[in-house]
Amino acid sequence: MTSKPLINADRLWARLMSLAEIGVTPAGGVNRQALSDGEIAAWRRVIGWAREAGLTPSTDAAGNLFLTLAGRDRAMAPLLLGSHLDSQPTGGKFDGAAGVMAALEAVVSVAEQDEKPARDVIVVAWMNEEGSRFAPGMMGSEAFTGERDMDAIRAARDADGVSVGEALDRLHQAFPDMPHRPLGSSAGAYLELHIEQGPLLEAAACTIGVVTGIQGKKTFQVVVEGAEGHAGTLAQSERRDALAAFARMATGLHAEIGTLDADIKFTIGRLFVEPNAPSVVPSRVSFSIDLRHPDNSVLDAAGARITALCGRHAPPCLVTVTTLVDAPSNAFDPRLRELIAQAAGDQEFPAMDILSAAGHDARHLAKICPAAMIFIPCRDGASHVEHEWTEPADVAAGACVLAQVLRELAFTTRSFAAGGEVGG
Ligand code: HGY
Ligand code: MN
Ligand code: MN
Repeated sequence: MTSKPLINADRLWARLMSLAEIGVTPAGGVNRQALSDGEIAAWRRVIGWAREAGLTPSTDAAGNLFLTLAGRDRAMAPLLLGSHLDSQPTGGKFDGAAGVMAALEAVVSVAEQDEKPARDVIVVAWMNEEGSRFAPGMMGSEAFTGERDMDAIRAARDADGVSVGEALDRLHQAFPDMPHRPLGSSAGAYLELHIEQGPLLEAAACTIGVVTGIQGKKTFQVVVEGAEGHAGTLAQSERRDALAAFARMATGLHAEIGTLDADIKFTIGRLFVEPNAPSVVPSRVSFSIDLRHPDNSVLDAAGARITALCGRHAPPCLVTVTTLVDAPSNAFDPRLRELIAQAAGDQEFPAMDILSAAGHDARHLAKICPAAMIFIPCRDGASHVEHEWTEPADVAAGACVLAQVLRELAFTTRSFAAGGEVGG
């Protein structure tokens, strides 16, 4: 392990707090949604810090941000590390941002010590991880790995009717001189630091989570079609009330799917009602379903019941169920996990293996290269809330573990190909 400081912890925390000012909410959270003015402002600030250390910015058609420290052999598959800069509308200071800033701090610390890695090392901020403004989430990493087509991504629209395509064009116009990388350029390995967004590390008094994998997730969009009518004159027996049908579906879904077992996570988080007028019988309702489980067979069986259940409660309305995301539980690369555990041990941070209950871009990178995640605790396990918090010492510890693994991987000429040796 290098005798030089792995990171500058004070600078990391100061920059994280500076980033949290962009999109700050009255309650002290962050609302910095994908491709918004806030995210553009965050790009400017992060790019400024990266340039100071000699990293070069670039982007791609999907609006991912890449900050590259050039290596000796530019032809070698690069090491990628990062997370996302977009947030939920009532998000916190650390979800995503902690991972991008810890990655930047680890790479800047290498650059400042005039060490030239064997291969390019690239800090990444993935576009639209959260899926709050534009559904589904993780558009940037899925475009990068070839799992989601750019035409489909550009066609998605937010609640105001703005398309991802229009927002991407606006982002790229804000950085007219920034080079574009081909979509899906190579990746040798990927690392992501993230707050746990759950209570397990804090309860076990562990500083570092060695993430074994991410639980499976399916998301759906459900549209219920009825007919408008006058609330005062249309007889109940004549009505095709889309909101009443939704209420039957929601009750049935929570009763049948939400109670399947102790590990199922079932959420209806978004509901649109049209025409959404107090004296008009609702003619159209669309709502989201977010379904998660660590066991793929349970998840698949639960997901398969949703269409039939909605159909049962639909009449006299019509219902359409569309699958947006179908992501099975995965396992991260055991060699990278071993490097993370070793780094935590070397630096004497209490660590434990942990399955991620929250989704992350690393799920997609793991399909194209060895990938792994480092978790740090968050207070009361709370996230996707404005009072999300983690301690400066935990951010620094996670960044130090990331920095040590980065150095193991960035300076080796070994391939990271599956099965081979990495690091050292
Ligand atoms: O929803 C998730 O799991 C992630 O935090 N966006
Ligand atoms: Mn996140
Ligand atoms: Mn999130």
